[in-house]
Amino acid sequence: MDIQNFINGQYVDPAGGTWLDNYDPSRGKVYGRIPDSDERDVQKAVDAAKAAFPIWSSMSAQQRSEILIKVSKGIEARLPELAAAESRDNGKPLKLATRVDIPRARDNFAFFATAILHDSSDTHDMGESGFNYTLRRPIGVAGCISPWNLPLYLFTWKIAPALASGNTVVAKPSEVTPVTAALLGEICNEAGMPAGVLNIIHGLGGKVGAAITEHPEIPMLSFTGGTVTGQTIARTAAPMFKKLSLELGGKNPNIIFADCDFDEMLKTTVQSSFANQGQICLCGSRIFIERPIYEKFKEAFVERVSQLTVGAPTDDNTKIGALVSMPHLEKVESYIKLAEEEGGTILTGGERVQLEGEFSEGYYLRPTVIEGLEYTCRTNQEEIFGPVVTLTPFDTEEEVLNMANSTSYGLAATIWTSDLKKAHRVGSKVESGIVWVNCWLVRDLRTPFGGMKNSGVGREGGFEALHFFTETRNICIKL
Ligand code: TXE
Repeated sequence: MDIQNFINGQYVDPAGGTWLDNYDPSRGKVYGRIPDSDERDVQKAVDAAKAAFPIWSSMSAQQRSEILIKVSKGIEARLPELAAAESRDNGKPLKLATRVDIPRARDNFAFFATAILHDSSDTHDMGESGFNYTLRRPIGVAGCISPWNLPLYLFTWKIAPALASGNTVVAKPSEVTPVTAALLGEICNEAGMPAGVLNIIHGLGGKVGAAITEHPEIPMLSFTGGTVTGQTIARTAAPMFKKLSLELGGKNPNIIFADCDFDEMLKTTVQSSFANQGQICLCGSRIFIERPIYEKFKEAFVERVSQLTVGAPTDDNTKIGALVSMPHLEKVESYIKLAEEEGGTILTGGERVQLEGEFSEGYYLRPTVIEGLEYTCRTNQEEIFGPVVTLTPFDTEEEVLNMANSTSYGLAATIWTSDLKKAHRVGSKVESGIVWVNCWLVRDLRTPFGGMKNSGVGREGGFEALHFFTETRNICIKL
């Protein structure tokens, strides 16, 4: 299954004529090729996006909205096909792609297609001497670069607001999971989106992603991925004064107080630890448990985790699918080894799983729970991004906040307590951009989404995303 770049409404081969292998992680085998694009392909995409900008930006919000709603409906119409493609490309259970990834991609388009019908801007009335109005206008060609963990979900989370606000787009999905992004091109054509409004370039981050980052005619960049890559992008973009939205890594605390609703907490904590094989930047990888219930939690949690079915993504009973690639599996395994070296005890998991038949060479790892580590050790400070969590007891609010806030990250946190005052107090002190109390991954797309510290810069979601992709002018008129 070979895929091509999507430029000016057409599927085309890479300028350099070279290709990269695309792996099926559940089978551990190459199953297609993707363009090994370079700056020439990016230039063609920028030319197309620039040519399309006058048409697209001069449309009314209503006209753009109608086309983006059709894209949303197009995703819905092809949901089974897109979910199967996503699961095959990423290794995640088909059920997860069907229930979460693709519906969210559909909703991303629907949300921003309607947000632009309700957005407004300000006036500041100076009475006799005049008044000001705030004008928000699309800027031009937006660069959108996205990761492999939630491929279409995060790809569209950037593209939809960029397009809705009237910009045209040059987008690069991860080279590890390119297929659903490639299919989006057809859906946009079928929705009547003018050629060149959305351009999709495939290839290596250091080549194609860098070319997008460096391009002088791409004045704004929205990136989701690793913190190290975010630093590389920022180093290039900052002196060019590009607008930057960076959604980076996390090492999220899951803080469990003894007064929580234990059963509700336990059920959700299995999810927040291992959903998508733990490959979600919002997963709670550091679990802090108030000491009176530490043993009770440990026993119940380990029992549940050890029962999770590690299997082929197409199997309905699978809870844990394949990790996205062999290099990533090896990276996660290296952290399990490090945890033992740092004095940790593996309570369950830690080893690979070999399935039968066609899946026998897939990248499978048993979900892993580790206790007995210092909160300051590398295992507890660095992002692992796999099905690995650590357990740490605590005695006081002050102690757990100190441990929770001890990493360089600040993306998401989960707090379990039945004490409302405690929830507000701890929620306002934990250094995370996103805080869930007695729940996890409950999402309202109007809310500001993003992290602090090394988890990124800026916020996505709601009108924040539309304002990121527009330039603001204040016009003051003397009466
Ligand atoms: O991200 P990368 P990857 C974390 C997680 C993971 C690590 C690396 O720890 O192990 O990041 O994952 C493109 N200039 N997260 O490899 O490398 C790349 O091609 C421009 C958290 O996915 O950052 C891809 O399209 N672009 C994250 C995208 O950047 C470059 C989710 C992400 O790749 C580039 C995924 C460059 N120099 C991983 N180098 C989250 N916050 O959700 C790479 N890219």
